[in-house]
Amino acid sequence: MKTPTVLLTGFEPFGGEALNPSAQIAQALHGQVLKADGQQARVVAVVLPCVFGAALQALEAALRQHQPLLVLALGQAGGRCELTPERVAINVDDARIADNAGAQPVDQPVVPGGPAAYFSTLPIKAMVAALRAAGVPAAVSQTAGTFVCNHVFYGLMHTLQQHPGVRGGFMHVPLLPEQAARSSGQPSLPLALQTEGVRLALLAALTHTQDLRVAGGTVS
Ligand code: PCA
Repeated sequence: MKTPTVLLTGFEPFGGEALNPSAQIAQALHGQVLKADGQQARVVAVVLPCVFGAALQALEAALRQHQPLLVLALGQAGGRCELTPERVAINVDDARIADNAGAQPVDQPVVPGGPAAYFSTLPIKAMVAALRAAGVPAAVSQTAGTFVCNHVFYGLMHTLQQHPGVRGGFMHVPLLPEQAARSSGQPSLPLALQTEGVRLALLAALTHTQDLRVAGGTVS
C-alpha cells in the first residue's frame, strides 16, 4: 500500500525579510516518514507565495496533486516566542502591509459568502502538549491575523469541507535568530528546535483524532 501523505506548507519570505522559517522547516522535513502507533505518513513540503489569491491557488494545486490525509500550513509570526497552533481562521483579508505582489486588500472576504470562520480540525491542545513535553515552547493561538497566513488557513479549511476525513490546520512559528539579530528585542528560536517542534506537532496530529480537554485559552 502507498504510504499516505502529510502536506506541510511554508511561505516564501515577505515584508523585506530574506528568510522565512516556515519554508525552511517545511523543506527540512520534506520526504521524512513519520511513524507513530503503527501508522506512517510521508511529509511532502510545498512553499507558497506570500500573495493573496496565488497562495491559495498553489495550495489547491498541491492538494489535488498529493491527496494528503492531513495538512499543516506554517507561517512566520514575528514577535511570537513560541510555536503556536492556530485555533480559528476568519473570513477577512485586511492587510497592514502589501503582499509580495503589491496587493493590500482591506476588509475583503477570503471567500465571498463563506462562513465567518472555520476552526482548525487538528488537535491543537495535543500538539501544544507534545511540544511542551519535549521542551519546545508552544501555546494555542486565538488569532492567525488577517494577512496571507489567515487567508491560506481560511481557504484551506473552506476547501477541506469538500474532503471529509482530511484534517487540516495552521501553525505560526517565531523568527530565526539570524532574523532577530537584525533588530533588537525580537524573540526567536533556532531552526533545528522549530523543525523538531513541527515534526512532533505532526506526530501528535496523526495520533490524536480527538483533542485533549485541557485549558488553552486566554483571559483577554
Ligand atoms: N507570515 C505571514 C504571511 C506569510 C508568513 O509567513 C502572516 O502571518 O500572515
